[in-house]
Amino acid sequence: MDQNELKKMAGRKAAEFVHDDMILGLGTGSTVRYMVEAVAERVKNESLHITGVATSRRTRDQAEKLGIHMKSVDEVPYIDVTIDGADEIDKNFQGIKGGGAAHTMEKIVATASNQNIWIVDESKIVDQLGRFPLPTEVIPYGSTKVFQRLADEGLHPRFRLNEDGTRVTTHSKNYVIDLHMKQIQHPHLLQDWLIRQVGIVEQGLFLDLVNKVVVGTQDGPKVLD
Ligand code: ABF
Repeated sequence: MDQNELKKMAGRKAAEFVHDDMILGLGTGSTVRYMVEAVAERVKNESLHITGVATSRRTRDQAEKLGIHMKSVDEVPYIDVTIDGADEIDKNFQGIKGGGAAHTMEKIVATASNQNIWIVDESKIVDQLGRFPLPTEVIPYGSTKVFQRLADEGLHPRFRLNEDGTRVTTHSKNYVIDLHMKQIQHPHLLQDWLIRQVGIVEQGLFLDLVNKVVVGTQDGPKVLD
């Protein structure tokens, strides 16, 4: 099976964890798209009452089109479960997210959730974080100074660019600077340093947040918890 089939496997398996009257966080990315489709099927076939909370405009649009009732994170008292994708996950369930430039909204929803489930194809499981460039969201004003500070720290920063060479911007119109570090020995120490840098809004290390991981593998879906 190819990567898309493994993503679909994970996404559809995760939809089994959804139950009636749930406030459900919906992540972002191609794996999540399969999960949202499967949840929408269950809502329709089983008349489930689900309130969805999106982590990006594209997820909200997809869910609404498929008939899932949506609210913003500020309109719900809590979120029962959030199901989201990831770019890398290590054996301790620590992860990197933000390949889709939505990591700040994803972390806002994840930290408002009672449980977090990640859905990935098996290629996302790594021994050590860092091969995937670590995204940071940076306020445009002063971003060149943040960039220089990241470079001086030896973090190999690069502004994320669109195909036309313009800088990628997030939902909040901030820039994304990716850190091409190849490996991250001490994620918690790096996180602590990054969040102290003035101008960085949020970064893509998601640490100590995930309860369950659903992996699409050649041997079928595996649920790790
Ligand atoms: C999203 O899931 C992003 O944080 C991350 O980049 C993405 C993984 O992408 P995909 O499921 O398309 O591989 O939450």
